[in-house]
Amino acid sequence: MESVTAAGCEDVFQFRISDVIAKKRDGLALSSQEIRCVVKSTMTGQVQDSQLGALLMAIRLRGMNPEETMTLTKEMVASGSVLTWPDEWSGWLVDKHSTGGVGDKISLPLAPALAACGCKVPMISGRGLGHTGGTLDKLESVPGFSSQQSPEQMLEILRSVGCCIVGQSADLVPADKIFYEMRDVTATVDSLPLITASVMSKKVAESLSALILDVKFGEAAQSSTIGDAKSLANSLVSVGVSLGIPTMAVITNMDSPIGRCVGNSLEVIEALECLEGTGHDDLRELVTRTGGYLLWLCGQADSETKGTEKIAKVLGDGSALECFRKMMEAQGVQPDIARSLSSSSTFRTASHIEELLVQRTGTVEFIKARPIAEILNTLGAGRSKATDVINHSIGAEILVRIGQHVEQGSPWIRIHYENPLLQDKQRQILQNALWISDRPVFKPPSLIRDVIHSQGTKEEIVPLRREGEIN
Ligand code: IUR
Repeated sequence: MESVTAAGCEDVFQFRISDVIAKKRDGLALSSQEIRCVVKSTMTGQVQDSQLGALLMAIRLRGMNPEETMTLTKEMVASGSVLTWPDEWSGWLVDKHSTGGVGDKISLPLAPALAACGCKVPMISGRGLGHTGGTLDKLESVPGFSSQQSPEQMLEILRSVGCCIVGQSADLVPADKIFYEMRDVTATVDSLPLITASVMSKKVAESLSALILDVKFGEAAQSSTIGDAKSLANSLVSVGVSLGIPTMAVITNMDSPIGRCVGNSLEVIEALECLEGTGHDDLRELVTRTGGYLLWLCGQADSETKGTEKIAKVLGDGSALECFRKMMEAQGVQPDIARSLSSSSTFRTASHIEELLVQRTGTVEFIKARPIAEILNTLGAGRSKATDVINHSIGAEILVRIGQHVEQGSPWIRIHYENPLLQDKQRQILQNALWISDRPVFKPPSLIRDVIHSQGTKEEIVPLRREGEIN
């Protein structure tokens, strides 16, 4: 790790945080110096909580232009250390970030699949909060798995395996922790420039060769409309490219759960199916295509299609699964457990397993992810606050697919729970999550509804929405 220090601001000009708050309150753009001083003085404790809260609210209401957002991101990176890698890895360092969803286990097969293609994947992931799940929670359902790895350990795992999936260390973008905690209590989480700077500062600190963002929209996503998701994607992609990382985004639908399982250990089991070359086609498509785009973006495939084929190959020939097992071992899982992950004895199972039945014959039109996730969370699968303890065995298997004809009385969802028990009111909410139509229903061919590229140089950013990807 190399310490990156922002240039001092005390000697540059008289900086008064109240002037900066007033400027943003009045809708003016902040200068680079002002943004640098805000971050620096926040880090040194010279900004009062009330002042930081007021500034964040002014940014939330007035926004930031692309230049300000890029500068904020850069200064947040400079608040801590950045990861550094051997020169020969240049062009091979890749990562993916998702804005969060239900049943989103894409990172689990994707990181080892990319490693099996020769990439280095220093994936820094998060935990679940609210109705969306977190990659680290899923992996921690494997006995012995440790998400806490030092930069030196990450380097070693990337050398020997090619990928690791870890939690954020305290010295990587410490300003983000301060800003995020303040956003959380000042109703300023949903600010486009603040989300952009938060997400991208952590990715920039990974020193990547290429990055793909999975920006989700829909009932169970942070962005409810495709328009909001595209605005966020454009902002993220623009900052990535302006800071020198080839970046693109896929805009994916998040109305129904991804794949067939929701809940931590069940999702790992489903990810293993994908790593074995089988499993749900939605999951497989997202893994192969995001991986394919990344291989193309970092120059290791001639086209997205060639990249997608490479990922499909390593899922089919067992090499991605082998990387996953090696990553598990490198991150603390006993070799015998890592070798037999898909066997039923690896994961603790919940004491109660109950199937709910289809209430009328017809075609599955919609499976609403959000109520399913919310019920599972109250049963212990997720957190409503960061300190909640989760039960990895709680979850659901969805037994039907959109477009499928179903008969009244056949099972459609299998709920795994133990304590607290499933209540009748919750059974009813779950039943309402399944919509049955009398007419034929055609499932859209892909969850990817658009792709955001960015053309241009480091200075000149022209986000380009690629047509023809919408289905
Ligand atoms: N994830 C982040 O890393 N930062 C944010 O601001 C949000 C999600 I919202």
